Amino acid sequence: MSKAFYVTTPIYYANAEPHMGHAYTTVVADFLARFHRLDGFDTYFLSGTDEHGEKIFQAANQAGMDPQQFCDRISQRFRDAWQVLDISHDDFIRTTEERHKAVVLRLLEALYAGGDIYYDEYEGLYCVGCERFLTDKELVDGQCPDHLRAPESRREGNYFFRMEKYRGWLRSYIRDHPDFIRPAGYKNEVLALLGEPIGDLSISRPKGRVPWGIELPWDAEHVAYVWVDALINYASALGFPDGARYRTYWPVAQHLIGKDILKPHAVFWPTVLKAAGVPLYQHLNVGGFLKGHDDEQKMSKSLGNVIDPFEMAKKYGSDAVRYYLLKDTVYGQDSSIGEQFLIERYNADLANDLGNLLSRVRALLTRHTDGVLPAPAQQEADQAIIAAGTALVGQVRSLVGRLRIFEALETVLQFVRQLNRYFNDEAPWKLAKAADGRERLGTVLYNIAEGLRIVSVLLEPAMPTKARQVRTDLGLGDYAFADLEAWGQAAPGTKIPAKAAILFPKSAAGKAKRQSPSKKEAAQVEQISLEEFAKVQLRVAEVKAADKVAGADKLLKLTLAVGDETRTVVSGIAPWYQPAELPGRKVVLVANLKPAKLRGIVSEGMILAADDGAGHLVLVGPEQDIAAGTEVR
Ligand code: ME8
Repeated sequence: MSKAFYVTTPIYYANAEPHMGHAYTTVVADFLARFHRLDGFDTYFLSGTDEHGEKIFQAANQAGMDPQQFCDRISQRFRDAWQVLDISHDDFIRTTEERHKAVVLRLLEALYAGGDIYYDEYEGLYCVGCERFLTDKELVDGQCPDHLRAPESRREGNYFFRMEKYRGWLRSYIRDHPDFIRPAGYKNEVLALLGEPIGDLSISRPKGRVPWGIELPWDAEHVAYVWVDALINYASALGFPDGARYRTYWPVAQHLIGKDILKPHAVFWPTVLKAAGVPLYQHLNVGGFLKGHDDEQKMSKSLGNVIDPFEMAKKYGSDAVRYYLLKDTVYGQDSSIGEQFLIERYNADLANDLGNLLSRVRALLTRHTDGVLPAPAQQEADQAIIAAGTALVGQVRSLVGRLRIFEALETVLQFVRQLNRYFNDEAPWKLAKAADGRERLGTVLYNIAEGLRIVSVLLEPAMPTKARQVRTDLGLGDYAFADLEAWGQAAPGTKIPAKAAILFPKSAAGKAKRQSPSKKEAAQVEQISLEEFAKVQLRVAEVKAADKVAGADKLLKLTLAVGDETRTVVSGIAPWYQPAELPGRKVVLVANLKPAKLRGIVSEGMILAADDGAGHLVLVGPEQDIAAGTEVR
């Protein structure tokens, strides 16, 4: 039996148009779905729309529309958006569908029959934006921090689910299953929340006030609370409780959400499942926020952080937008994104590194081997490429398994850069002119084509159309990940098509390109003399230990070996590096910086990192191994 994989997006509220935040989570889910299909998993991918509740009812009223017609329209907008972004969901569920309502009734009945439901009067602070009561602790200056509005005080008769009863059990479950909620920061947040009483959950609304919902099976004067209704979509879409899909996919369910809806997914949903006697989902994957014009974050055009994915898809193609969203964000963390950064990514990774290599190898194949992939005669000089190319799928699989998607893509791109270096070192255009260069020329061109075959399959989850185009342009068809572990699967003798469109035309990105901030800055930056620069002492250092700094999310305390000396440096790299991955790494230290105290720790110097200002930071280190302590000049 094949391995199964089930991934879900949140079902988006049908009260507003799809925007970049929805696009982001959905692109990540699509990446994972396509990745697992190519890796031989029996995969199911669900998206949909959340259509009941007060918020939708109010929005429909404001639009002067019948709620169902209103939902029909917006739900269709989401489906259209997913088509633009090439999303490959297997199902799209709407909470107003009968198949969903039937399962909601069934689960609510199970809770009722189990004695976990009671009726009470309740008074609390309700945020319509979140569609839930907020605790005093969740407020910031009296407002909901996500919707920047003061919640309304509400008092009404509701049915309650005995959620508090399951708090201790949930806490132990999360502790015993450290991968249940990831990244770990969110797991810790939930554990902290569960350290104190969570109260019971109001699961109904009086129909007199909110008529738009699913009537409770035991009291037609109340409708189900929208969160309880919505969460159940993940099971109803599979045909809970006896559908074949439910049996196959539920045990491996992975939800993808944004951090705004952590509590309903990490607390309401597992306790409801437990009370109803249903096994829990496998993983809750929590993404950070993209900063842009749809959330209430400060942003400005001059910072280049405004981006509409649908407009961008029209301008640069859906694959470029998908790639950008996956490559320039760290899953789990907040990121700011912008068109300027997209253009830079497009030009550097896609047009230059990948697109140019493909067109160069095609040009030489057309000119010198009759447009046919030659049979290779591998030599010692080819072994590094072969070893790196065949190891790639394992590395990428491991990174994606840990949701380190941008690193997985960067690993593939590093191999593309290695192929470019191989191409330049072997100089096939010179071999073509040498009297005895034919065989070597054929081998080099074959290896580039074979390398591109592997790259294209690994990039397919991120860029389905362009990745296939890479292979079509080389006369190759489709492959699975299982076909990437051995070198030489592009068949010699394959004819490449005579004509091919440029993979990533630079003009598309060039037209919109304004002067890059770095160039502008460069013109304004003060120049220094060699003597001034010589005052800065840079040295290679080796990280011996790395520890979190209590109370500071961004800081790591590093213990560095610099020759015979040991130094402590406090560095703001915690959002990008886990302490465990640092020991053994060589970095560059500004060794003669005046010591400074950070969070009570004396920091003796500073380490260098490249920061693109778009949420991506990488440490700078020596290109080859060299002793710690060596001076950098
Ligand atoms: O919460 N950055 O629906 P919703 C990243 N119906 N992701 C963002 C984002 C941003 N700026 N803005 C939104 C609901 N998202 C409920 C869900 S599920 C049973 C019910 C994404 O339309 C992110 O995934 O408000 C977030 O969790 C989701 O959209 C919220 O979508």
